[in-house]
Amino acid sequence: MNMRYYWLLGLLAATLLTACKEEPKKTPAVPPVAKAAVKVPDFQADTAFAYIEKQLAFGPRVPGTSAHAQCAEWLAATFRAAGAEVMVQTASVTAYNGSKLPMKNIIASFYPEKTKRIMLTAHWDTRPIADQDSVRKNQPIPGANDGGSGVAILLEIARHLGKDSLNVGIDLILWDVEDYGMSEVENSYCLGSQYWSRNKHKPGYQAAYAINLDMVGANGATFVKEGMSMQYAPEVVEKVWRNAERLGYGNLFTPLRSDGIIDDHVYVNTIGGIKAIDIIDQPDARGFFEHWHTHGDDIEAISKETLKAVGQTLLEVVYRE
Ligand code: AHN
Ligand code: ZN
Repeated sequence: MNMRYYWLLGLLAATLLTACKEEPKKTPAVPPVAKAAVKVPDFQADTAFAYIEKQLAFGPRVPGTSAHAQCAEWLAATFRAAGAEVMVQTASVTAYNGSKLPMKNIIASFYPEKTKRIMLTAHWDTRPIADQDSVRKNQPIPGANDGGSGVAILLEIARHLGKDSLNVGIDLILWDVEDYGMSEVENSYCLGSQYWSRNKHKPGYQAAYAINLDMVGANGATFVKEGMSMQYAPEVVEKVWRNAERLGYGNLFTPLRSDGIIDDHVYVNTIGGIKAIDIIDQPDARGFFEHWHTHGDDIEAISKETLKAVGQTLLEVVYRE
């Protein structure tokens, strides 16, 4: 470099240093809160609880059964009644055991004209077997928490979205055929989200981020910063946890970190190319909730306090965008 430019470099460095000194980075004790565009509504845990009871009344929502088909109709109708534009993505998917299953991903869009979009997702099917139980292992589980809880929270959120106007568009997606897998067979879980990630409901669809709910209604739930979520979308995890903490739900949304698990959010990240996290109950940051894949996953395992904590946190996150 020509020598006469060195003074210029020096000047530049000095200016930058001064600029840094003049504006010291303040670290406020409380994270700044963005001004809410609209008043954040009150999540009704009673309504969400009733939505779980309603799902249970259909019987286990095992793909291919009439309970599954009937529940799909009710879910789509309930979203439509809330004011959503509803699309049911159907396909035949093949399970690890060769069974051909009628998959129905249920997609409810609010403010479809908005380009910036956020996805809130959960699986709505339930497991055909109770393999973690000691009795009736070949019978299907009720799926109050594993399946029912995430759906119920999204239905209650939909009720509010239909009444208010947000700065972002919201897509609520209920994944099908999530729980027809076997841990020994790679990619055998989450067939609905894998299908959607390869065949989005709108060509070129994108979202700023996605939040998946899985087992979000149990009494005494512990939500941890799950490994895959932290790998792919740590800023989304922190945003959700920050909002939960501010609302006083830091006891459920713990700072514990778990190893990664394979769930619907993984495929949304890896195949769908959308930043996605999982809110999932992992006591002590390992394993799943007490009644996981047993007949005990019934209404008695559900807590309105847990539903409220998750539902209100999600409303805060999306209404403050
Ligand atoms: C595995 O067991 C590999 N993933 C958990 C996915 C799941 C099943 N979530 C609910 N049920
Ligand atoms: Zn399951």
